[in-house]
Amino acid sequence: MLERPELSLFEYQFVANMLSFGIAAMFAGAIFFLFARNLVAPKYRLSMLITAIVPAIAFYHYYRIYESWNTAYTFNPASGTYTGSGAVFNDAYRYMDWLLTVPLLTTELVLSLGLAAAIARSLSIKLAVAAALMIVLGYPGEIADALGIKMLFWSLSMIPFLYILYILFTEFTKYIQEQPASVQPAIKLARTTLLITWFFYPIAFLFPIIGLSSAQGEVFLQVGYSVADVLAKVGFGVVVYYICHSKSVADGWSPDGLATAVPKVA
Ligand SMILES: *C/C=C(C)/C=C/C=C(C)/C=C/C1=C(C)CCCC1(C)C
Repeated sequence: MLERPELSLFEYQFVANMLSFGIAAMFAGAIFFLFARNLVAPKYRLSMLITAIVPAIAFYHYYRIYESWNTAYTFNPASGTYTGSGAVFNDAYRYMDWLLTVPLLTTELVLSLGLAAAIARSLSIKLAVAAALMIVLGYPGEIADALGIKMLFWSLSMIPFLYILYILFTEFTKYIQEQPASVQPAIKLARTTLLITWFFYPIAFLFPIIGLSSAQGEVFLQVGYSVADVLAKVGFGVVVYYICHSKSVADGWSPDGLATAVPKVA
């Protein structure tokens, strides 16, 4: 995809603004989760740390994507449009980002449940390996131009994707049911958020195939991935923080160091 489609002023700036929004949202998310870590019991702090690291990684990548987008186009005052500058737009930053962040997202969710160590370990490894495999298998399809190759890798990548959903709606359900009633709705909300935001990616992958013109396809893809990334990392992170906080309260922990479960001595 070395040829850049010609973009109208609006199309070009829509993408640039969404990438800029991504930079700001990821940065804000990372800071928020880092500080929010102190507001949950020590048992859930690893989950909160990972929740902060995910947007921190994405912040870096969004900055690089934004720069790459800027250098890949030049403005033509005569036509009022943007055309390719000859510099390559490096979209691989997205896949590098996902390769790191997607396994961390499944891990932060598992750790927020405070399960027994052996169960948490096996569940997080299963989900993280499947998540990494999903991204690795998707990449050759993303960069391929031939429809057959695109569809082949899309299908291969869908296998670990569906496996993750399968685990989240079978084995994971069992662990949700063992949680205090006050925490269960938040965990289900996290699972739904993951389901909805993640489904966007394999669909967006097909945009260029389903006949959108190359300029529209490019704009939809960049804007769509940016919105989905913010929701799947920062939005999802807020729900994970909510789980960690509710779990801490249910465990009788409070941020001022006074365990609410311990009776006061006169
Ligand atoms: C923060 C980034 C996130 C949550 C990225 C998630 C990415 C996916 C769920 C990607 C899935 C794909 C398929 C299931 C098939 C086609 C190729 C992918 C990689 C787009």
